[in-house]
Parts: sequence; structure tokens; C-alpha cells
Amino acid sequence: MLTRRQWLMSAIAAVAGGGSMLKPSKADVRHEHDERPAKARKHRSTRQVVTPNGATLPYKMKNGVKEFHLIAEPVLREFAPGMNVKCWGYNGQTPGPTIEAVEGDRVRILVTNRLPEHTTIHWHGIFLPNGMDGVGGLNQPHIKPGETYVYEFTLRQHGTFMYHPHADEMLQLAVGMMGIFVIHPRVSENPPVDRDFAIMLHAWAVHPGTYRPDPAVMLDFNMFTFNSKVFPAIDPLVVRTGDRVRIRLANLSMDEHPIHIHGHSMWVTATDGGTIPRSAQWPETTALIPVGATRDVEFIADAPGDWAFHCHKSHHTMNAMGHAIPNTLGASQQQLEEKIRELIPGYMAMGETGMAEHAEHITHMSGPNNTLPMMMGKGPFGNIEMGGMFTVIKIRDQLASYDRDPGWYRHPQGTVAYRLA
Ligand SMILES: [Cu+2]
Repeated sequence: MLTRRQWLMSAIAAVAGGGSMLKPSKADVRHEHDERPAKARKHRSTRQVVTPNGATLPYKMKNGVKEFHLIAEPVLREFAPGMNVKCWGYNGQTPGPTIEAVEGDRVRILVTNRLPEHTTIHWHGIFLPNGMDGVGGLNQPHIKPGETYVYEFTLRQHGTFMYHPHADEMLQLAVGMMGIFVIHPRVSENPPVDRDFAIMLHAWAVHPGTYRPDPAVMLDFNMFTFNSKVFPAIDPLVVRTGDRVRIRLANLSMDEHPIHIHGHSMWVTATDGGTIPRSAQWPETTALIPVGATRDVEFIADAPGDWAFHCHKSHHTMNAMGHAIPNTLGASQQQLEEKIRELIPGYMAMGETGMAEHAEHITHMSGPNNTLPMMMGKGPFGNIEMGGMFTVIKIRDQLASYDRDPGWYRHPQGTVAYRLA
């Protein structure tokens, strides 16, 4: 029997002389099996995960055990220039650093509590002994301020998981205590990826003029983050044309997030319940990331350019200063503006024809302290008018380094929408 690759090659050869070149479709390329022997694939399965605006937690090898140390502590996080938030997190970061290990590893994770109240860590989705599951009061005593607890277990699965407190959860999650836990397979069953990103989704209520997230808010969040940053402060995802890219998306907020890719479609390849069998993987342009879940998506970056990658809830791609404002659309505010100016000199009415003008006004108007206007970011053609859960996938044929922002895409002549009249 022919393998898929042999069949494709023979099909290409059959038509190569006949004028039209048969190229395997995107779907074929994406689902092509990696036919190299398991040994050759092995080293690729542990390619380091990139946590945009974040880091990977280092470990020490101790008698065959990978030992990690998480320190739960208050953290000051700049969501974007102009806004600092007093969060709680791990090792100086929110989300906490990404933990990476390999299926079969024995891991020991020391957790030191430098918070003003007790905590624990639950290892979301991971198979482990009951006493290591981290539910305070149920599986273990709470970790009091100043104490260090040890979690130790053997990893018996692979995939994208999470860690977070299971103690005073409403507050501790609201202020940013969470992280991603990646377990690489010993032998990858999917084709290896060239780029592997991890993004934690979160929603916050930081009232304008304040510095601490409000844990009592259940619905009216005003800041929406990838790895506790908002656009335009979120790192772009830099990839090379042709790269197979995996993005691990994790959600510990109180709302689901439909994450949308432009110019490509992506395969949902895994959940925190396990790898989705290849025959059951499905293509999406928008992958819904439910609350308390992870999704791995993969795509072939076959189209060079600057492609938007964002939550599709339009209030999740904006920042604080835009929620809960009165609806002035279509309402003339001329007289209103004059009247208010008698009381507040310099008052400017906005929103009669739409809200895009807000993006212009932020350059010369100052809002309350420590918050961010609803739309931000400048692109090569003007204001991008986004905020929150939005970043750019930068795909380039030539790339000096994955770690350097290559700047804005230079479009080949004749490939940009143009003004007719
Ligand atoms: Cu969202």
C-alpha cells in the first residue's frame, strides 16, 4: 500500500509534466504524518515553549527528580505603559512562569507562600495521587504565610495543563494567580512544531484610578489580557513562512473566549483532557476556549504578513475607558457640549458618529490615573483601534531572529486595498 506521502509525490509527478502543478492542499500538509523514526522525532518533542511576555520556570535535577520552586507573592504588573496593577502571582510574574516537563518525569514542586494569607496549588488536569491535588482543606492543609510545601508526582500523560490556587479561589484567581503547565510527550504523535506558544487568557476588574483588581466583580470586567498584558503591550508572535505553529491557550477567567486567527485556519489538536485523535481534529478560524480549560491549536504559517490574532468578543479587544459609557450614537451633542463646558472647561463631546475618534483623542486628552483608553495601538496605516486580547502574528520569509520584532510587514506591490474614489 502507498503511504500518504508516496501517494502525494506520485500524484505530483503525474501532473508535473502536464502544465498545472498539483500542490497538496493545506489540509493535506497539516495532517501529513511524521514518518521519521521515533528516535529522530524525540528531540523535537521537547522544543521549548515560548510564553509571550513571560518565562519558563527553571528546574534542578536532584537524584533523577526535576525540582521546581514556585514562590507565591505580590507582583506589580504593567498591563501596558500607563497602567500598573497590584497583582498576586508567582516568582515575580503573573501568570506564573510556565512549567515544562516530559511525560514520565518525576517532578517535585516546592511552593513557598509569601502572601498575606494562606494558599495552595491545584495542578489542573494532571493525573496524580489524591493528596497532591491541592484542594485546601480537602486534600491538604492550607499553606500558611511563610510556609513551604512540597508536591511530588510522576507525570503520566502529556498536554497543556494549568496551575492555580484552590484556596480563597475567587480572590486569588481575580488577582492573577495562575500559570500554564506543559507536559511534552516522550514521543510526539503529531508532526513536530517549529514554534510553540503558551498564552493564558484572563479578565480583570481594575476600576479606573485604582491599582488593585476587584475580586467581587463577577461580570463587569474591564481589562482582558493575554499573559496579563493588553494590546499593544502584548508581544507579537514571530514565525517564519512555512513554520508549523502551535498555540496553547488556557482560560482561568470567568468568561469563555473565542480566539480568532486571520488569514489562516487552525486545527484544534488537544484539550486539557488529552490529544484529539487526528481523525477527530477539526479546523477553525475561531477556537472557543471554555472557562477552566485549555485548547492547543496548530496551523501552518503559509501566508507572510501581519495577521491579527484576538478574542472575537469585541469588548474583549478594548480596554477600560469605554465600558459603561452612555450611548450617544446618532445624538447631536452640540448644545450639550456647550452647556457642560460652562461647568468643565475643555469638555469634549464624543461618539456621535461612532467611537473611532476616541483613538485620536487619547493623544491629547488625559483620563483618570492608572487606566487605559479603550482603543490603542498605531500601525503602519494609522490607529489600530484595539486593546485587550489582541496581538499580531508576524510571518516572514526572512527572519534574523525569532526573538526580535521584525517591524511592520512590507506588502508586495499591488497587494494592499486601495482608494478608488
Ligand atoms: Cu474574550
